[in-house]
Amino acid sequence: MVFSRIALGTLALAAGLALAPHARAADACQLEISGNDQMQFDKHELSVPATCKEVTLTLHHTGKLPKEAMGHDWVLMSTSDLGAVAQSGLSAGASKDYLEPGDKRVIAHTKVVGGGESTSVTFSTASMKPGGDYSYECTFPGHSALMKGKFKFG
Ligand code: CU1
Repeated sequence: MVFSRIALGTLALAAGLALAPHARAADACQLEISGNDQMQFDKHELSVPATCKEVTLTLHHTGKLPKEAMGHDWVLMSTSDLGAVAQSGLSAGASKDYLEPGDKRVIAHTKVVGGGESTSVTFSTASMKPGGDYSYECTFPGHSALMKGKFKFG
């Protein structure tokens, strides 16, 4: 009786260990971030393991202001491109979601959303180097000084 209880416990533990890495791997490639009416992201760092071939990021705008006044997007790039991408986005304007169309420096981006809206982007990490220096920012005019953070890959 004692033996079989231990055996069952061991089996359950083994099953749990076998399933856990899969569950963790799937969750680890899903990211969420929020922007508010105070021009802030709720996270200043995001990270995914280099085992993620695809990453899905969901951006929530938790404020109330419309996107014309307080729009937010999430744009991923090499840290060294932060200023230049925002500058090009400013020139591109609202109709292009403050991103230069086809900007090769942009690894991934969401559209611009306003208060109460959410949006997601799923992107491949094939062009990214594990341990590389990546950052994200909001390219809405004037926001990138505050709304940015580090993106750790690997
Ligand atoms: Cu923003």
